Amino acid sequence: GRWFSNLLTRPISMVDPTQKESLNEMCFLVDDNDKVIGTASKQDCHSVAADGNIPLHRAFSVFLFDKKGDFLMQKRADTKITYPGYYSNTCCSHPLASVDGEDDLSDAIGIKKAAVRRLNFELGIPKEHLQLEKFEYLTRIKYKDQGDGKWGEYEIDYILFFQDDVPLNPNSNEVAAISYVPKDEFYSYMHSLDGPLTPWFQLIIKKRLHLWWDNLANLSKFKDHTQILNL
Ligand code: DMA
Ligand code: MN
Repeated sequence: GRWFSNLLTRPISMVDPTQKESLNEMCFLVDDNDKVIGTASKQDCHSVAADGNIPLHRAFSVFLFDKKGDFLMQKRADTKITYPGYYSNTCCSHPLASVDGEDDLSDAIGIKKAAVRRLNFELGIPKEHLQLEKFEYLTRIKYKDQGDGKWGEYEIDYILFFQDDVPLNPNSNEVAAISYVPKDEFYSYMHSLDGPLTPWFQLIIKKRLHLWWDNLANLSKFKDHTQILNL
């Protein structure tokens, strides 16, 4: 009822302590060309200002598939500060200024390292199953979303694909539920969900997901580090 919907924009004092601590992580601020112009806390990077402004920062989105080509989706935990309870792609987060090597963009290696860190943390995938060379970096996507009006996103988002069978052990502070979805059941599954989809995942579904999913075995032809897609 009324009380629970108020929790969607809880005051910072009521935020889950583990998630609150993560607001101190330092993200990379970037310009429209993805050039680093500074760093800012996760809290500042996701706070929507009175004029609707959000600092543009660098992020990544992982799309993980098992060997037979089913796609791993996650439902975000209710403890998440941004987009709690939303359904999304496998794993999203940010390369951090405080973690050695995550600023290295040669072949997006720093982004892949950040992805390993978060796939391990959020989904409990052992790092030995996440060799950097198994990630396929496709392109960058720029998008903005005001979220709940208090917490939102404005990012240049690196898209990473990964295909292998991996052990999973989700972290309940991050992830409420996971599910492998076969391609031919994707749309009916989307319609059966009991929560909204994250805005970036919606954009990617609308513009690119099927093209990429249809080409899991030869994704390199879609690799493009010259442009930033404006979705
Ligand atoms: C942020 O994801 C990145 C994108 C692409 C939206 P997130 O909110 O899941 O980040 P984190 O897990 O670090 O809180
Ligand atoms: Mn972000």
